[in-house]
Amino acid sequence: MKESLTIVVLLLMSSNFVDSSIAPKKGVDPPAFPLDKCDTGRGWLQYNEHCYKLISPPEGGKSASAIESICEVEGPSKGGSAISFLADVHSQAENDFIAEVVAGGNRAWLGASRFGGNWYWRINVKRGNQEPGLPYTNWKPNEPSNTLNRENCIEINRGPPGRWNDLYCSRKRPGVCKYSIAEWADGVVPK
Ligand SMILES: [Ca+2]
Repeated sequence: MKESLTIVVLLLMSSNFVDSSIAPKKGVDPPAFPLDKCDTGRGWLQYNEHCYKLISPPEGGKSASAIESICEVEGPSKGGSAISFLADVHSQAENDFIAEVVAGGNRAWLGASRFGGNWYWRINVKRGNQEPGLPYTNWKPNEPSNTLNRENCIEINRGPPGRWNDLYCSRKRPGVCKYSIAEWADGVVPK
């Protein structure tokens, strides 16, 4: 009896017993909503009131527009229209979540495009908001470089973790999709 108790105590003390995969990631705020609003079985992860998913094609990546087409199909639709697009980013905390948790530190497309010298979040344009500019940015030093005046899309995790780089939209990358839980759930914000 004593012996089996000792074994149990030793097992509990063993570092192998601790599942490090469920430990919170450094620098990432806990989500405000319960983790049951996104389809985790299909790879969607929740952060606050949005769901996120990394699209990582077997060949390593696709152009920004090709990945965005996959986002539209992978996410839910509402009234027959897709509500999932390449991700827009609005805070350092959200950027950390996307960079570390969703993209796992890998370079991946975000949902911005440059038109006429101005940056736009593509989801805003799709919704009829033509206001230029990105209120939050996290550029790598010396970016955006707009090399040859042709770098009209944005990837995350270029150089230091979480940093952004502008590059040719036709380059092959994985990408981060995002949709709003409230929009999906008919405007009812989950409690
Ligand atoms: Ca660049």
